[in-house]
Amino acid sequence: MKVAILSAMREEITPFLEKYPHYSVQEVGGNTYYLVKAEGYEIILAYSKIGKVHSALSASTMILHFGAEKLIFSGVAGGLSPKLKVGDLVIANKLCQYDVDISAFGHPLGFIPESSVYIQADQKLNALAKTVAQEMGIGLHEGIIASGDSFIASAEKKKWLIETFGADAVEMEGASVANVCHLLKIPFCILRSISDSADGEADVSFDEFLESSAKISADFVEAMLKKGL
Ligand code: 4EH
Repeated sequence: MKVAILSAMREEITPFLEKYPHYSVQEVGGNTYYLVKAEGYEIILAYSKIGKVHSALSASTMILHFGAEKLIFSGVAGGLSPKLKVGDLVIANKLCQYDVDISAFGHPLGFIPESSVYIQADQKLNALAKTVAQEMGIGLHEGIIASGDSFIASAEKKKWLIETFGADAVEMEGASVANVCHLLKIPFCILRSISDSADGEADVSFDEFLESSAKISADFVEAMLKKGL
């Protein structure tokens, strides 16, 4: 089976390239795709660059060009729920684009006609993640992930995301990847480890914990692959 592992930043995919160093590379559309046989899969690895447009292009390329049959996003996120601390793992049960606003026409925030505010993640992959977490004896939160093209670093914006979308974590790529996978009928799981709390100290926390949280997420994906997708 062909499995795509996608991240946004180089720091988020590096742990996988260190785990699986016998890859070949192929460039498509300004990104590098790393192809490797490991854990009984043909794995396609890439970092998309930051934001919803880049991540949508990479997810599409992994599926339509490289033939990925399942997709796992691995990376870091800002924690919104008070339950989420730096290093904690979160999977999305559903995702939304918090920066979509056509409310001038009476639509709810995040809604696009012929689409929906929230996109559901794959229940089987999420169930696998929960089983793996249980077996490893580690915590795994499941909740709503809100995505938009901004780094959130203020208490006011954080409060707005919680109140408007019921969001538990915020990042900049998950919802676009979810949309692509949903429309192309590819099961996906969006996994993130918390790097900051999306508040006034988010920038400092992010710089401090990007690498360690990215590694926590990558190690968890490795355990999921070993268990069997
Ligand atoms: O890919 C972007 C990165 C931040 S921007 C989204 N990622 C990290 C997740 C994330 C996040 N997103 C929104 C972690 N914390 C977040 C937050 N708000 N508080 C970036 C950061 N450093 C250098 C370049 N770009």
